[in-house]
Amino acid sequence: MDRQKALELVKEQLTDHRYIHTCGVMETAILLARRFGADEKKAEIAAIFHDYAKFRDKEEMKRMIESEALPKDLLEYNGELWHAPVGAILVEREVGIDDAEILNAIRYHTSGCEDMSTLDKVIYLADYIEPNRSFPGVEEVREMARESLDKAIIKALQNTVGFLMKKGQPIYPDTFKFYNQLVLEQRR
Ligand code: DGI
Ligand code: FE
Ligand code: FE
Repeated sequence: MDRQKALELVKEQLTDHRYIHTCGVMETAILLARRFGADEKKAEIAAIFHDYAKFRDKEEMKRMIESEALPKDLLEYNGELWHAPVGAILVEREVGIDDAEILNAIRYHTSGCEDMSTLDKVIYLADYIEPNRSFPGVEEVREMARESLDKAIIKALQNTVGFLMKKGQPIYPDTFKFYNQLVLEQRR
């Protein structure tokens, strides 16, 4: 699918603010894919559709998690996690994207998980550091992303998990698994 068509399709699903974020993720994901050796075209398409389900009705997403082959424990955790796995299903069904690598990058872009591919990591990090993001710590992660995909993601995860913990929120186990695997690999 060409970029213009993909952007048209996703624009209908998003607010203007979220569409601008999506364009930032797209530009950043292409740069990171080039830097760290992922498929640039897949990074572009995964980035464009990563937040496709962001504004779906919460009840609709809940019903999908209950009825589809998705982990039921998602329902016990923050509803912010749902748009990623639900998005992967909807992008396949409604947009017709059938590339498993692209769909995985969308599926895991919020929680992360163990054994993420380079493409998955590129989308995860691009979502965090795209130029329209401004929150404490993002600049440090942008700096780290010049050198190391994994080290930048570890910092991003420290920030996100720390932020959620301060608010007394639960952390989805896949996020810890993602973090632990990256940290343990750094030690080797
Ligand atoms: O959809 P975006 O806002 O672009 O970004 P996202 O899909 O990464 O969603 C991030 C939000 O999800 C962020 O505010 C933290 C929140 N969140 C809630 N529970 C968890 C979580 N993020 C992770 N990684 N793990 C959680 O358990
Ligand atoms: Fe998202
Ligand atoms: Fe996003």
